[in-house]
Amino acid sequence: GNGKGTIAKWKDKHRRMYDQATHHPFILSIRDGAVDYSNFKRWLGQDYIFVRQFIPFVASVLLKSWKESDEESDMEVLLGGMASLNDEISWFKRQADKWDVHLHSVVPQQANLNYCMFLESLMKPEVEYIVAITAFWAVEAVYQESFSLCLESSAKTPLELMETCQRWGNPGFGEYCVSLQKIADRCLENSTTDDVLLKAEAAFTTVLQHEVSFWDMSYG
Ligand code: HMH
Repeated sequence: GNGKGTIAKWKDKHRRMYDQATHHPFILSIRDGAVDYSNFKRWLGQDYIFVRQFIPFVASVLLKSWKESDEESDMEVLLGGMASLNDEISWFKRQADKWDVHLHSVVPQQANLNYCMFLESLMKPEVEYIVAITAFWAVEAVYQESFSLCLESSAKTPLELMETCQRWGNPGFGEYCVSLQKIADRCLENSTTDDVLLKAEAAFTTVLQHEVSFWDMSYG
């Protein structure tokens, strides 16, 4: 199609919420070099728990793509996402060592549990591929945009946090998010019922709310 895709329109429509998720004070504190390291460590431990729950969610999106997608390249993009999560788990373990965070004694906080429960609700077989892929794109895009801010030339990100910011802010991850956005846009464009569009839009805004609460958690 021509002009703006649905995702870009929704980003405009929900701009305030999108910016709250992508320009959270915690991220801005990393970018400005003023980050409180106990907040960073709290975030690291909670995010490890989140990512472990995120893996079965991504597997469920892969399964929906196999059943419902008309494009076989979707599965390859999702498989790439699974592969990078494999890498990410090892990365979290190395970071936890570096920062002296004991992953096994981290207790998931309520905001984390709420977010994981929401993702689990999207894993049900009756949830449409479009809805799940829209949510998946949103989860990844928030981290990509957030950590990219910390890599801008004017950023004063501390050297010891550069690896974290590069994990999600690197151009390759940016391209991966664009691929996910294209899949979501294609599905949304081909969608024949308003009902599923409303559900996908609601999944997008719900992810944004959970992301804000997740960042808030770093403040303890
Ligand atoms: C809370 N959102 C949260 N954690 C992550 N690791 C990502 C998004 C990106 O995968």
